[in-house]
Amino acid sequence: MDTNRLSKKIEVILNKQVTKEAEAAQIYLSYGCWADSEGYSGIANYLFRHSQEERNHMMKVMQYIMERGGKVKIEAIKTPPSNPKNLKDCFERTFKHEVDNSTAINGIVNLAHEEKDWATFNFAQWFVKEQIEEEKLVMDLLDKLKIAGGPEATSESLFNLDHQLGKSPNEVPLAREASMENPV
Ligand code: OFO
Repeated sequence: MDTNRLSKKIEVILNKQVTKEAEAAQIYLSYGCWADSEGYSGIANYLFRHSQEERNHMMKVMQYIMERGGKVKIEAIKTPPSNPKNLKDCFERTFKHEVDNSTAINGIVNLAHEEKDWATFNFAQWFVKEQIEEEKLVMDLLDKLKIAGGPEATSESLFNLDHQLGKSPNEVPLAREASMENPV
C-alpha cells in the first residue's frame, strides 16, 4: 500500500529545500569564519548561531517529508561563495540570500496551493513567518552598520557593534506582536 501523502512535485520541491537549508548553513558558517578572521568575533558568533538555525530548518523539512510518508534525498551541496569584501558586503549578501530563500519558500506555498495540498500549505506557513523574521534580522544588521558610521565607521563603533551582535538574540519581534504599549 502506498502511504506517501506527498505528490511527486511536492516531494521534489521539499527535497530541494532540504538542500537549500543545508547550503544556507554552510554560507553562514563560511561568513562566520571570515568575520572571525577579520577580528569580528561577536559577528562570527552571531553568524555561527544562525548557521545552526539553518540546520534546524533543514531538519524541519526532512521530518515533514518523512512524516508524510515521502522519501528524503540527501544531495550534494554547493561550495559557499567567496569571502565578503567587508562587513557591508557580508550583510548585503546575507540579505540577498534570505530574499532568495523567501522566494523558494513562496514556491512551496504556491505549489501546495495549486495542488490543494493543505497539509504542506499549512506546514510552509511556519517558514513564511520565519522568513519575515530572517529578512528583518538582516535589515537590522544593515541599519546597525549604517548607524555605526557605514564606510566611515570608526574602529570604536565597529568594536561596539561587534560586541553587541555577539550577544544579540536570534529572534526579532514582528509587527504582528506590536501594540501601542509595546511597539516593536
Ligand atoms: Fe535563513 O532561513 Fe532557512 O528557511
